[in-house]
Amino acid sequence: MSPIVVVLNGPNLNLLGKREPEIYGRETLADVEADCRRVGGELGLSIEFHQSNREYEIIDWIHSARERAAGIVINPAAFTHTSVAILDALNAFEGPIIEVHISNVHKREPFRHHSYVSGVASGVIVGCGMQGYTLALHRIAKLIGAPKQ
Ligand code: CA2
Repeated sequence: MSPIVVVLNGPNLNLLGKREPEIYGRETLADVEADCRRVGGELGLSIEFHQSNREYEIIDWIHSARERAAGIVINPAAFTHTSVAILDALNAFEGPIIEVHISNVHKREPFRHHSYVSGVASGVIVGCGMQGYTLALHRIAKLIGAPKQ
Protein backbone atom coordinates (compact mmCIF):
# COMPACT_ATOMS: atom_id res chain seq x y z
CA MET A 1 0.00 0.00 0.00
CA SER A 2 1.24 3.53 -0.83
CA PRO A 3 2.29 5.73 2.09
CA ILE A 4 -0.39 8.28 2.96
CA VAL A 5 0.40 12.01 2.93
CA VAL A 6 -2.24 14.31 4.42
CA VAL A 7 -2.45 17.78 2.83
CA LEU A 8 -4.21 20.28 5.12
CA ASN A 9 -5.45 23.77 4.30
CA GLY A 10 -6.64 26.40 6.74
CA PRO A 11 -9.23 29.16 6.70
CA ASN A 12 -10.26 31.04 3.57
CA LEU A 13 -8.15 28.90 1.24
CA ASN A 14 -11.47 27.72 -0.23
CA LEU A 15 -11.52 31.20 -1.85
CA LEU A 16 -8.36 30.61 -3.88
CA GLY A 17 -8.76 31.74 -7.47
CA LYS A 18 -11.93 33.63 -6.60
CA ARG A 19 -10.51 36.70 -4.78
CA GLU A 20 -7.13 38.49 -4.49
CA PRO A 21 -5.49 36.89 -7.58
CA GLU A 22 -2.65 39.44 -7.33
CA ILE A 23 -1.54 37.75 -4.07
CA TYR A 24 -2.67 34.14 -4.43
CA GLY A 25 -2.90 33.60 -8.21
CA ARG A 26 -5.76 32.31 -10.34
CA GLU A 27 -5.67 28.61 -9.53
CA THR A 28 -8.44 27.26 -7.31
CA LEU A 29 -8.06 24.88 -4.39
CA ALA A 30 -9.53 22.17 -6.64
CA ASP A 31 -6.62 22.82 -9.06
CA VAL A 32 -4.15 22.48 -6.16
CA GLU A 33 -5.79 19.21 -5.11
CA ALA A 34 -5.58 17.87 -8.68
CA ASP A 35 -1.86 18.82 -8.85
CA CYS A 36 -1.21 17.10 -5.51
CA ARG A 37 -3.02 13.92 -6.60
CA ARG A 38 -1.13 13.82 -9.94
CA VAL A 39 2.31 14.39 -8.37
CA GLY A 40 1.46 12.16 -5.40
CA GLY A 41 0.64 9.37 -7.87
CA GLU A 42 3.97 9.90 -9.68
CA LEU A 43 5.79 9.67 -6.33
CA GLY A 44 3.91 6.57 -5.18
CA LEU A 45 2.06 8.45 -2.44
CA SER A 46 -1.61 8.25 -1.50
CA ILE A 47 -2.93 11.80 -0.99
CA GLU A 48 -5.63 12.85 1.47
CA PHE A 49 -6.60 16.49 0.89
CA HIS A 50 -8.67 18.68 3.26
CA GLN A 51 -9.59 22.31 3.83
CA SER A 52 -11.45 23.82 6.79
CA ASN A 53 -12.30 27.20 8.21
CA ARG A 54 -12.54 25.58 11.68
CA GLU A 55 -9.44 25.10 13.84
CA TYR A 56 -10.80 21.97 15.58
CA GLU A 57 -11.31 20.15 12.26
CA ILE A 58 -7.67 20.72 11.32
CA ILE A 59 -6.61 19.45 14.75
CA ASP A 60 -8.79 16.34 14.35
CA TRP A 61 -7.24 15.60 10.93
CA ILE A 62 -3.74 15.92 12.46
CA HIS A 63 -4.73 13.47 15.24
CA SER A 64 -6.12 11.04 12.69
CA ALA A 65 -2.89 11.34 10.64
CA ARG A 66 -0.90 10.08 13.67
CA GLU A 67 -2.22 6.57 13.22
CA ARG A 68 -2.18 6.34 9.44
CA ALA A 69 -0.03 8.89 7.65
CA ALA A 70 3.67 8.98 6.74
CA GLY A 71 3.76 12.77 6.42
CA ILE A 72 1.81 16.02 6.56
CA VAL A 73 1.83 19.03 4.22
CA ILE A 74 0.08 21.95 5.91
CA ASN A 75 -0.85 25.48 4.91
CA PRO A 76 -2.47 26.63 8.16
CA ALA A 77 -3.33 30.02 6.53
CA ALA A 78 -4.11 32.62 9.24
CA PHE A 79 -3.88 29.95 11.99
CA THR A 80 -0.13 29.93 11.22
CA HIS A 81 0.19 33.17 13.13
CA THR A 82 -2.20 32.44 15.99
CA SER A 83 -2.60 28.76 16.81
CA VAL A 84 -0.74 27.11 19.68
CA ALA A 85 -3.39 24.36 19.45
CA ILE A 86 -2.30 23.39 15.92
CA LEU A 87 1.35 23.52 17.03
CA ASP A 88 0.55 21.16 19.94
CA ALA A 89 -1.29 18.73 17.64
CA LEU A 90 1.61 18.72 15.15
CA ASN A 91 4.07 18.09 17.99
CA ALA A 92 2.35 14.75 18.58
CA PHE A 93 2.88 13.68 14.93
CA GLU A 94 6.06 11.67 14.42
CA GLY A 95 6.59 11.90 10.64
CA PRO A 96 7.85 14.78 8.51
CA ILE A 97 5.78 17.97 8.33
CA ILE A 98 6.24 20.53 5.56
CA GLU A 99 4.67 23.97 6.06
CA VAL A 100 3.60 25.74 2.86
CA HIS A 101 2.64 29.35 2.19
CA ILE A 102 1.59 30.39 -1.29
CA SER A 103 2.66 34.01 -0.80
CA ASN A 104 6.00 35.21 0.52
CA VAL A 105 4.80 36.01 4.03
CA HIS A 106 8.12 37.77 4.78
CA LYS A 107 7.36 40.46 2.17
CA ARG A 108 3.97 41.11 3.76
CA GLU A 109 2.68 42.64 7.03
CA PRO A 110 4.87 42.04 10.13
CA PHE A 111 2.16 39.93 11.82
CA ARG A 112 2.64 37.34 9.04
CA HIS A 113 6.38 36.99 9.79
CA HIS A 114 5.89 34.77 12.82
CA SER A 115 4.70 31.17 12.49
CA TYR A 116 3.84 28.92 15.43
CA VAL A 117 4.14 25.93 13.06
CA SER A 118 7.66 26.51 11.68
CA GLY A 119 9.31 25.36 14.92
CA VAL A 120 7.89 21.85 14.49
CA ALA A 121 8.12 21.65 10.67
CA SER A 122 10.85 19.64 8.93
CA GLY A 123 10.80 22.29 6.22
CA VAL A 124 9.03 25.49 5.19
CA ILE A 125 8.20 26.57 1.61
CA VAL A 126 7.07 30.19 1.16
CA GLY A 127 6.41 32.37 -1.86
CA CYS A 128 6.52 29.62 -4.50
CA GLY A 129 2.82 29.93 -5.32
CA MET A 130 0.75 26.79 -5.69
CA GLN A 131 3.92 24.94 -6.75
CA GLY A 132 4.86 24.97 -3.05
CA TYR A 133 2.47 22.08 -2.45
CA THR A 134 4.02 19.74 -5.02
CA LEU A 135 7.53 20.79 -3.93
CA ALA A 136 6.48 19.78 -0.41
CA LEU A 137 5.31 16.36 -1.65
CA HIS A 138 8.70 15.78 -3.32
CA ARG A 139 10.41 16.65 -0.03
CA ILE A 140 8.21 14.29 1.99
CA ALA A 141 8.79 11.50 -0.56
CA LYS A 142 12.54 11.98 -0.10
CA LEU A 143 12.33 12.10 3.70
CA ILE A 144 10.24 8.92 4.02
CA GLY A 145 12.07 7.03 1.27
CA ALA A 146 8.93 6.70 -0.86
CA PRO A 147 8.89 4.10 -3.69
CA LYS A 148 9.48 6.68 -6.46
CA GLN A 149 11.27 9.98 -5.73
O1 CA2 B 1 0.41 32.63 1.68
C1 CA2 B 1 -0.27 31.78 2.26
O2 CA2 B 1 -0.43 30.65 1.81
C2 CA2 B 1 -1.01 32.14 3.56
O3 CA2 B 1 -0.98 31.00 4.41
C3 CA2 B 1 -2.43 32.47 3.16
C4 CA2 B 1 -3.29 32.95 4.32
C5 CA2 B 1 -2.59 34.07 5.09
O4 CA2 B 1 -3.35 34.41 6.25
C6 CA2 B 1 -1.19 33.68 5.51
O5 CA2 B 1 -0.58 34.78 6.16
C7 CA2 B 1 -0.36 33.29 4.29
C8 CA2 B 1 -4.63 33.50 3.82
C9 CA2 B 1 -5.42 32.53 3.01
C10 CA2 B 1 -6.61 33.25 2.47
O6 CA2 B 1 -6.72 32.91 1.12
C11 CA2 B 1 -7.51 33.71 0.34
C12 CA2 B 1 -7.55 33.36 -0.99
C13 CA2 B 1 -8.29 34.12 -1.85
C14 CA2 B 1 -9.00 35.20 -1.38
C15 CA2 B 1 -8.97 35.54 -0.05
C16 CA2 B 1 -8.22 34.78 0.83
